[in-house]
Amino acid sequence: MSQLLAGKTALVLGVANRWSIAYAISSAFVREGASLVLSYQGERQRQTVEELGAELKAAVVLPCDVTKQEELDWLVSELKKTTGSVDAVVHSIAYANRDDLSRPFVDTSRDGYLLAQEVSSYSLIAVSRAMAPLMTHGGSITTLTYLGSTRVVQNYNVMGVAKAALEASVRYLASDLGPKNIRVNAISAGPIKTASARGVKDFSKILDSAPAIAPLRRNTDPAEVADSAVFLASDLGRGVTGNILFVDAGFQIMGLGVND
Ligand code: 1JT
Repeated sequence: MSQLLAGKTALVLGVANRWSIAYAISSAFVREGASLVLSYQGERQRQTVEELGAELKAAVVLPCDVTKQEELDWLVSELKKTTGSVDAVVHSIAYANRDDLSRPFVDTSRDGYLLAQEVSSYSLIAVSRAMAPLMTHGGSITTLTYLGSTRVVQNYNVMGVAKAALEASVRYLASDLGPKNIRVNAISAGPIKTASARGVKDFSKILDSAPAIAPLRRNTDPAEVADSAVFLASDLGRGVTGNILFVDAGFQIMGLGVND
């Protein structure tokens, strides 16, 4: 009955729609008693995220394009005025050009590479630097990653390289911010059918083949990613930092995709 995030304020970046992993996390955070702040990218997302925010009884819904430093600075100044200190941040943001996720990796363009790194990896550093001064009682920063960071997953390509940089950033940020009692971790989720994933070539093939390999013999539910995010943001996670927590039905431990 006792709520794991009672009295905590959480900022969730990356809700695009009801199927977003960030939405499942937001919903679990509210269930656990957190005061919720949502941010969205650009005017096009505004109405959707404001509606979802109202449904979730979010305290505030604010625009923030994490590739623009002035928008991050503005977000911080708004938070100072509204919620004050922040205890938990969830970074659930990634982008790559569609054609970089379908052509051979060797053909990755310079611009496409830099774009994926900027949006999907550098943004965690920028968000952490902006938010750390608001995390006055310590806190938790959690990002989302995928196994394509350390293993070759066909078509994940430039996103895999961005996620590798993101995971390394988690470790360096954890080291920097640890003395302020700010923990930094990533959840490596199994494949989930979100709007981003839907557009990727052969994504359904990956989704259909995973259950035969994964120890739990099924795919990953966004709600179980969300519950692990609750754990990391809560005091139960107080000893965990710099970690990559796999929430993938066990998929990543398997050597060969052959069972039985
Ligand atoms: C982006 C996209 C980041 C899809 C993503 C992502 N992180 C995970 N996915 C889902 C996914 C999973 C697998 C895959 C491809 C995509 C698309 C837009 C850019 C950011 O394999 C090919 C397994």
